[in-house]
Order: sequence, then C-alpha cells, then structure tokens
Amino acid sequence: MSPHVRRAAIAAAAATLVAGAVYGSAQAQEDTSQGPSVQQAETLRDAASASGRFVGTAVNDGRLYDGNYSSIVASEFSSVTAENVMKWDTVQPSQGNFNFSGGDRLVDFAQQNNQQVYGHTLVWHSQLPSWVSNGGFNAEQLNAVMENHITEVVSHYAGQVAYWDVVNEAFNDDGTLRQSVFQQTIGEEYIANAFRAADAADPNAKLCINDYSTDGINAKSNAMYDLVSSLLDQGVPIDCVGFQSHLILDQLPSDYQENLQRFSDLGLEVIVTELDIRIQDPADSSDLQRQAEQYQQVVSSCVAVSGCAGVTVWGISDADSWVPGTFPGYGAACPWDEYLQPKPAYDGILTGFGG
Ligand code: 9MR
Repeated sequence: MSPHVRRAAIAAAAATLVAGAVYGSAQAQEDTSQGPSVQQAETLRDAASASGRFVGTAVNDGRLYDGNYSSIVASEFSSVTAENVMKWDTVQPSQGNFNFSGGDRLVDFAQQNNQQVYGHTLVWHSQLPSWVSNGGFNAEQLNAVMENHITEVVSHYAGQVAYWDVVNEAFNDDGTLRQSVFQQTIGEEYIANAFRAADAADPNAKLCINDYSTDGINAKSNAMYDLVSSLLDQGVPIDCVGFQSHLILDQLPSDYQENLQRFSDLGLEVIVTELDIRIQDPADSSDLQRQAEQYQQVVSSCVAVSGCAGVTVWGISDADSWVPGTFPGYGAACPWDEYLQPKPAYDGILTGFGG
C-alpha cells in the first residue's frame, strides 16, 4: 500500500468516527423529546455531516470572546481553522521562542464543541518573521530552521490537529514556483522536505498543499497537478490539496468541479479551504441572491466529488472579513452580515450540502 493510500484509509476511518460522534449526540438529544417535537432548524454542520463532509470556518482569535460570534462557530461548524494564530510569525516570532497560546485556545474551543481543527499553516512566504526571510541562512541552515519549525508545531498539536496546510501558496499565477526565501535558498525540494518533516512529527495528521486561484483549470492549477503527481510518484507523504476559493461574484470557474475531480482521481483528498465570494460595493439583494447560488454551487461541487472532504469558509461575518482591507471597493463576501445575521449565502451552503 502506498503511503498516501494508507493515509486515505486512516482518514476515512477518522471521518466516520467524527461524523458518528456528531450524529450520535444529535440522536441523543432527539430521543429525550416527548411526543411531536418542534424540530430545531438544521445547522450547516448537521447537513455537512449527513453528506459525509465537514464544514469549517476560519476563526478570528480576538472574536472568540464575543458570545454571539462563538456560539455561531460552535453550533454551525464541525471544523475550525485559525485565521492567523497558527502562522509562523505568531508561533515562532523569534528563533526558538514558541508561542502556542492562540492555537491552544482554538484547540480547547474545538474540543469543547466536538470539532475538528484544521491547521494553517506551516511553510508560507507571508506572515513569516524577518529572522527567517532575511536571516541570511544557507540552504542547509534554512532547511534545518524549516524542519525544526514544522517538528515543534506539528508535534505540539499531534493528535489534536486533523489536517495541516504544510505548504501554502507555493506558486505564482503563471504556474512557476514562487521565489520565496525557501524556494530561492533550498530549491524545490523544500516542499518534499516539509511534508516528510510533518509526517514524522504526526503520522496521523493529513498533510495538504494549499493555494489560491487554482480553483478552475488554468496554468496555476495545472502546475499544482504536476507537482502533486510528482510528489506522489516520489512517495512523499501528501494526503490532500486545498483550494482556497477566494472568489469574485459571477466569476466562479465553470470547470470548478472538474478541477476538484481530477485531483481526487489521483487518490488525494481535496478540500475547499478558504471560501468567500466578494461583491463590488454596494451589494444589492440581487447580488446577494447570486452569491447564495454560487456558494451553493461550490458546496455541491464538493459533495459531488468523492474525495472532497469538506468546505471551510474564510470567516463567518462581513464585519471581520479580510476582503475590504485587501480589495477596497469589495465586501459582503461572507455568509453572515456585519450584525451576525445569516445572509442568503447561508441557505446556499445549507442547500449545497443537501439540507
Ligand atoms: O484572513 C487573514 C488576514 O487576517 C491576514 O491579515 C492575512 C495576512 O496575509 O491573511 C489572511 O488569510 C489568508 C490565508 O492565511 C492564506 N490565504 C489567503 C488568506 C487571505 O489573505
């Protein structure tokens, strides 16, 4: 059995356990009701679980203290991703100084709410402290720095984090490898080295490569396809490919599902890791309706692809989204509005999961 097939079998067994646990608790609640009951509205996590998928959200650490925010995260989602607090600049801001406080807070929250934790991210050119990016390390030294970071972080969370984005955003949009400090100093083998280090630190975590603008079939996703095929051929322990899916209203690639499918056909899990759909200001009701349909299409594409393990949205509320800060003139990208009221997009996701 090749390493990735072995990993996929472990993954399937773990997913069944999680789904069973969630379903089991819902059953227990129903069994205590007397006579005809008023059905509680179905949540995203119920619908996702019924389709054998997880539904996740990025969690903003600073917002977990808001009871309205945290109760939505707890009740609607079966998976959580740290929006920022598991990134290198937070976790190892200076060499050898590790800070797991934010990540530990999220893991505790997830355990209290019977949720999976999706780890984001180990090796990325952004949110990388300058002691790494401008440290003047040679190839051997930087490889050791990278592997040590991975070993410390993954072993700290071993058994608690189900998936890791091991390498994030390795490509340019034209499909060439991004000239990050890792690529420039170590060369392309930094990618395989990173996966091997993560596998050694937690053989049960599922290990992903993640990128944006790989959502349709294009030069960048073709390059990703070639890279992961070659990693599999070399026996590198890779389990999954993340498709960030930071989409623009009315620009969902028509070959979105076909693209997920071709990666799934390699025997890898595919995951929609950072879904949002931004709208040019001001969003009107027709925009919000089309946004709902496009959220639904993304989710139903995942449900239609056997290897698609789940969908994570990149934040619940328009009040906290990264979009307006990065794309001035765009917003309204999330499933809840700035007052934490569900938007039509919420129903789109629910319907996409078959709810
Ligand atoms: O949402 C994150 C935002 O709060 C940070 O300021 C930003 C810094 O780069 O990162 C955002 O999340 C990114 C994710 O980690 C990787 N893919 C793109 C996401 C949006 O920029």
